Amino acid sequence: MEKGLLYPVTNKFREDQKLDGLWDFKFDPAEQGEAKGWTTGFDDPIKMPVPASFNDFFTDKDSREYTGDFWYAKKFFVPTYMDGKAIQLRFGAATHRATVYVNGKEIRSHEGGFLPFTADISDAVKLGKENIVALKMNNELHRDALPAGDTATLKNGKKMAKPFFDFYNYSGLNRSVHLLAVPKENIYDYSTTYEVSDDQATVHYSVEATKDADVKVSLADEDGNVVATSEGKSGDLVVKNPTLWQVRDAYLYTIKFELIDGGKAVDEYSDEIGLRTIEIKGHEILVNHKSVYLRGFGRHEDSIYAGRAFDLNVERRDMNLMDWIGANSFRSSHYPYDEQVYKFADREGILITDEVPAVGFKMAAASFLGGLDQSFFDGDWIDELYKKHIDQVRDMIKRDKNHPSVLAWSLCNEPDTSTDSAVPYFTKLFNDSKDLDPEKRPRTFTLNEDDTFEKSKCLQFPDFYLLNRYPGWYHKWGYEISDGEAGLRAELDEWKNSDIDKPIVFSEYGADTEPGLHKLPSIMWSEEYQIELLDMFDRVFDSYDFVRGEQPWNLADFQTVEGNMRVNGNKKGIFTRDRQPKAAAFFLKKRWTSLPLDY
Ligand code: GCB
Repeated sequence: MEKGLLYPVTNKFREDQKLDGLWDFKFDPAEQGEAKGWTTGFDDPIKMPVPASFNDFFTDKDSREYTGDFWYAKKFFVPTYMDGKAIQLRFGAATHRATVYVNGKEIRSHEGGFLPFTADISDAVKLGKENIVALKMNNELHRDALPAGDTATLKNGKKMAKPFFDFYNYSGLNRSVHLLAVPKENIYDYSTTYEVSDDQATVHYSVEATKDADVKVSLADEDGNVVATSEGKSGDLVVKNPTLWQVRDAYLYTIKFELIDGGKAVDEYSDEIGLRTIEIKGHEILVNHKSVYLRGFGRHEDSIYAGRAFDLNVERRDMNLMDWIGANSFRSSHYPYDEQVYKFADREGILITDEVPAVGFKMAAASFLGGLDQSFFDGDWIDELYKKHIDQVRDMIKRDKNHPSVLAWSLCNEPDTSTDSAVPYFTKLFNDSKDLDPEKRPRTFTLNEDDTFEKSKCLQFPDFYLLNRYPGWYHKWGYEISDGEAGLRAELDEWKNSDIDKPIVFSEYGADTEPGLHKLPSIMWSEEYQIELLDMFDRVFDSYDFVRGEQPWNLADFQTVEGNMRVNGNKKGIFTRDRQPKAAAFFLKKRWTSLPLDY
């Protein structure tokens, strides 16, 4: 678990320099990097952009599919004015594990390719001189790691990733690297919770600092006017006649903390927050005490050339597409996204179901990969996996808890909840995570097609349900779709007749669609069929008042493993991989822009 995961800022006490650009890169299939002295750099490097996944730059398959150890290195200058500060390197994401060396000295290791970590390098750097950072990384998949999969060794000795999920195992330094200088005595975390009414909002805050010093707090509106102040490590900020953060009508205040030692400010941290509450009452999802019907998408961080790298340009386009189509939400399937995505969503008034990279927890999943006939939660890898799982839940919540856009936490995608062995695992997971979020946002996981109302043994855990359902595509497809609709209705009738009164959001449904393929009457893969399938689901959603959201799979086509069920990727996108609309986009736009918010 990381101590603090505050987003880097530059202010009068702190300095944030990005080390993005070209890094040195080398594969290390023989695992001899350390022995060969690569901790201080290496000869004959490949020049590799950061942030980026290395895979799609290569033109040969062995490099693109490379699985195993690989190295990154970069020289960087540490200015003398950083003297006296804690000097850190912050990695936004290193897929999936990394060991950091600075000037040959081992600093720390980290596992988990979708969350940031910070290395304190104060004792390893030379001030006023050039230094070198080297990272030994590894992108293998294992059953006791997140996301789950296997690593096979082919007869030719090469390793190959065998994910228990379909998205491509894009690897590398996928997010920015920052060189930071922060005061030795510093603020390293803060939290807020809210109470709102029409004429008043109260922000309850608490601050974590390295020293038991005084704290001054202020809150300013978007014009920079200070609207409330307070003192102390925890307290309240009361705002009269507040402008609330509303879905698709965001308003952000700036909260500023100053750490005061001996009457003098020694550190400062500011951030944008939104005044709003989130609650689940019966089968309603409430924001500021008002019901919200979710419409939006499951997504991926995925684009051409740089794979899973965070790309501000792609994100800008995706946000515009979501605005154009009338979306108000998305799920960060199947891992926490770059922090800038959450900042965008805060600004745009979009709600996020934030998902930890717990995916592939089902052996029969993705049968096109050759599903294994075994219960996932009976495996001997479970104890080790759990430690990593809860660790990443902790870091995700720590990192993202202050974003007004975060609506809920998804603790897993499609685990195998149909066996008894899943019950102790989720009992522990839900218990151990219950106090992590000061706002106590709803927690959930997605339920796979097989985990029906009848079969799942874990329906007691989620605060609301996320259903991934594929009638019309993986079963009851084509002309049989009417049976698919009947099956879906039969399942929802079971929920309706039960004593469970919680919201259900459809977090996945869809049809692979080749853009430009038209057919009358429709046929699977055609643009017409995708619309017919969405229309069928909409009819069903409109018949059940406890269905409180629809998030078709996926915003855009994305890259997957190769297989006989995928034609160059997953084509269930409503938009193409280069973010142009399929016909279904116009269909959804019509529906979503006319549905009232509280539909
Ligand atoms: C699912 C998974 C998602 C896949 C999708 C599909 O249930 O959660 O990661 O991409 O199905 O299209 O098969």
